[in-house]
Amino acid sequence: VGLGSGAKTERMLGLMDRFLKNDPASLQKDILDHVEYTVARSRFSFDDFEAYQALAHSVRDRLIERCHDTQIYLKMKDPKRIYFLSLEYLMGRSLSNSVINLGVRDQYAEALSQLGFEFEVVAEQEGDAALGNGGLARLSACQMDSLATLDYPAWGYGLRYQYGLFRQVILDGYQHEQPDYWLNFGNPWEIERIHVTYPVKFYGTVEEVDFNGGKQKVWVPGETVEAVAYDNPIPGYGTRNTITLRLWAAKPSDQNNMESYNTGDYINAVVDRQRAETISSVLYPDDRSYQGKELRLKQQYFFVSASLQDIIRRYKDTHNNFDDFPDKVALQLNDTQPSLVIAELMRVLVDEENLVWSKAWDIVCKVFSFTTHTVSRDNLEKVPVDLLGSLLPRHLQIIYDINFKFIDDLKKKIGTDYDRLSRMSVVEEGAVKSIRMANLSIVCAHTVNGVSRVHWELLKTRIFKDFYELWPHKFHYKTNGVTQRRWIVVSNPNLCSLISKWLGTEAWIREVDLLAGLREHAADAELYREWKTVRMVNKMRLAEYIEAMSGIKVNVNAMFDVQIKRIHEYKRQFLNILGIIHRYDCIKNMEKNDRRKVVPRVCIIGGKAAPGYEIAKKVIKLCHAVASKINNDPDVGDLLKLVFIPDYNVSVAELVIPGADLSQHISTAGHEASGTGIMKFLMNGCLLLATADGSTVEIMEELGAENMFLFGAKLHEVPVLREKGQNLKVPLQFARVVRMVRDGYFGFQEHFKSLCDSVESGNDFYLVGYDFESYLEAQAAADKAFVDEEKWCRMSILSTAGSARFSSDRTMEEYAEKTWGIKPCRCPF
Ligand code: GP0
Repeated sequence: VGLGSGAKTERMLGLMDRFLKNDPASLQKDILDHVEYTVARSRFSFDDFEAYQALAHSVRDRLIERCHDTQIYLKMKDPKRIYFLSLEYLMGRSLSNSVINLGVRDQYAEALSQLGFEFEVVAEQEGDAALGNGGLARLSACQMDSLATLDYPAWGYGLRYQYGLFRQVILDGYQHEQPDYWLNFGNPWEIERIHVTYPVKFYGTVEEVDFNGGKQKVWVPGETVEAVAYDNPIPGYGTRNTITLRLWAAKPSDQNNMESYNTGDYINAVVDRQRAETISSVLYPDDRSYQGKELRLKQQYFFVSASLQDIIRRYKDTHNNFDDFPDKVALQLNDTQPSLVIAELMRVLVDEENLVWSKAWDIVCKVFSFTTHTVSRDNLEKVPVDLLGSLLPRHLQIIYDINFKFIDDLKKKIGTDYDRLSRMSVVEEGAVKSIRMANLSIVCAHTVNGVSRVHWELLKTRIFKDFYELWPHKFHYKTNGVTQRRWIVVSNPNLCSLISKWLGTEAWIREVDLLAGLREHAADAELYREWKTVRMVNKMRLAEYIEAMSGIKVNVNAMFDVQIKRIHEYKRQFLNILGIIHRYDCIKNMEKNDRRKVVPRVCIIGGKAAPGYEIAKKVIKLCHAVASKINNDPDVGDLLKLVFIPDYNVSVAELVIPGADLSQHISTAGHEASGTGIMKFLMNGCLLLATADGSTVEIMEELGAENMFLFGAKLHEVPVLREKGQNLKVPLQFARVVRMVRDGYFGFQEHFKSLCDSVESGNDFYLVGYDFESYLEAQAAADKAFVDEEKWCRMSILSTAGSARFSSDRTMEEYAEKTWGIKPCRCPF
C-alpha cells in the first residue's frame, strides 16, 4: 500500500500505532512469550542469560515498531538525509541504553522482578559489540545516539564483522590476543534483511565500448560478492525517532563462476564460494596504521559500494534524475577509510547513469564532507596503486582523472611550484606509487572538519597547510563530544538521579546545557554530602570488580587514579608508570613517620595494544612487573596499589569511569587530535590531570585552569624541544626511575631495554623525560587537593557542570547546521 502525504495519513498512522503496551504486566507477558517461543525454553524454567535474551527480544519488538514509524514518516516528508559512513562503531552493550532511551526501564525492571530476576544482573549477561578500535569508533557510536535523539534524518553505514576487536588476555603480564567471535550467542539487536542485498564487484578489466557515437569505458569485473544488510536500530531519547545503523555482511553470490559447477569439482567450487564471507569476517586491530593489505581495501570498497547502492536506490524511489541529489543527500566520510566512495559515486554517475563528467563532478563536490581524526602526516592512509589497480581498475582510472584535472587547475593558480604540486597531488610518486586517500577526500569534499580547535590549527599550519592556503573556506572544526545518555544516565544512574534532583528536572538528558545549573549549587554542603556518597558507592562497585578480577583488595578511601585508553607511545602510559615508580621509590625512602603524610592511591591502567606494536606491549608487561613489586611490598601497604584492568572495552569503561577520582590524559602536546575519553570522565565529576592537547584546551577554557591539573610542554614548545635532542635537560628523578627499570629492579631487564632506550635523551621523541618534572608537580597538586575534601568535591561538581559543551548533541547540531544542511524531522505519532 502506498502512503500518501497529508493529514489523513498522519491520523491513520496515529491510530494504527502503539499496539505494543509498556505497562509491567504486558511486558511480563511479552518476556515470557519470548522465553517460550523465541528462546525456546520453558516459561517455568529459565536462567539469567535466557531472561536477557527474552528481554532483549521484547525490547527489539518495540525498536522495530519505532524504526518502521520513523521510516514511514521520513518517506512521507522526504527531507535531506545524512548518511554517516564509518568502517568502525564501538557500540558496547545495547539493553540498558535502549530501555532508557525508550523510557521503559523501570517498567521492565518491575516486570523482571515479579518474575524473580534483577534487571542489573540480567543486563550484565550481554556481551559488547566491539566493531571498532578506539576513540574514532566510540565517537561514531556516540554520534549515532545524538542523531537519533535530535530527530535528524540519518543513517549509519558500516561493516558487520564476525570477529570484533580481539579480547585481551594477560598471561604472566604479557598481552595475548583472542578472537572475539561475538555472534556466538546470537545478536537480538540486529535485524537481518535477507531481501536487502546488493552485488559488489571486484577485479576484472576496463574495456572501451562505442556509446552515442563516442567511446565509453566499462568495467568488466571478475568477481562478485553479495552484501546483505543487517539493521541495528538506534533509539533516540525522549522521541519515537529510531534511526538505523545498517551493517553489511558478505555472502557468496550466484553471479560467480557458474561454469565451475560443471567441471566436476563440486565440493571445491562450494568451498571457493564460501570464501566470499572473509571480506566481512574480521576487524583490523591496528588503529592508525595502514599497511596496504588487499583484504582491508576489499572491506572498504565492499561497504562503500553496498552503502552507495542503497542510498541511490532510496533516492530513486522519489526522483528520476540526479538534479536534486545534493539537496537530498549528504555523505559524511568518517576519516579516509570510506573515501573510495568518491570514485565509486563518479563511476556510477558517469559509467552507469551516463552523466557527463562535469555534471557528475559537480554533484560529487556538493555531497561529501570529510572529517579527519589524525594529527600526523605519517598516519595518513596510502593505497599502493598496484593494489588498487588490480582490485578496482576502473576506480584507479577515475582517481587519475580527478587528479589530472585537479593538478591542471592548480597549475593555473599556483604556477610551476613543483614541490607543492607534488605534495598536493592525489598520487604519490616514489618507491611505492600510491594514492593519498586524504588528498582525494580534501579535493572532493566541500568541507574538511577537524575534531577540536587545536586540531584545526594543526590542519591549517601543518598537515594540510597547502590545501588550506588553496581553499581556506573548506577547513573547519567541530569539537568532538560524547553522549550523556550512555555516559551518565546508563553508566552512572545514581549521579543521574542526583543531578535531576538538584536541577529539579530530567530535561538535561536532552538539553544538556542545563547541566550548567549545577554551578549554582557548587557551594552547597547538602549537595556535597550527597555527591560524595554517590561517588563512594561507585568506587565501591569498582573496588569489587578489581578484587573479583585480580584478587587485589583496594582501599576505597584512596584516590582512584585512572588511565584507560589504547596503549600508544604518544599517549604516554609509560610516563604514568614511571611516575608510579617514583612514588614508590619515595615511599620506600621515607621515614616511617613521614609515610602517614602520603595520600593513598590506587593507580588503575587499562587498554589494548595493537597486536604488532612491540613497544606498547612492553608497556603492558612493565605495568604488571611494577604492580607485582609494589602490591606485594609490606612497606607500602595501602599507600599505593597498581592495577591493570584487562580487556578494556566499552562496558568496562562504564564501570570504571564513574568510580574514578582522577583521570590522566597525558599525550605529548600536538599528538591527540581531540580525545573523547576525557569528556566522559569530566561528565562524571572526575578531576583531570592533563596536557594542553586536543580538546583539553577547550575543556580548560570552559572549566578554568584552576579546576584541573595541567602540566607539560606546550604545543609550540614541542618542536623547539625536539630540536635540542641530546642537549635537552631532563630531571635527575627521571634518570633514576628509568635506571631502576634498566637495572632490572622489576625483573625482565632484557625485555625492557628497548622501552628504556625509547626515552633516552636524544631519542625521546615524545618528551617523556622533559615533561617528567611538571608531571610530578601536577601529581603533587592533585594529592594536595584530594586532602581538602570540600575543595575536591566542589571541583568535581564544577566538572560535571562544565561538561555540557562536550556532549555529542552539540557536535551533531553543529554538523547538521553548518556542514550537512539537514534539519530535524520528528516522527509525530
Ligand atoms: C584517530 F587517526 N583516532 C585516528 C585513528 O586512527 N583512530 C582513532 O581512534 C582518535 C583520536 O586519536 C582521538 O584524539 C579522537 O578523539 C578520536 O579519534 C575521535 O575523533 C582520540 O580519542
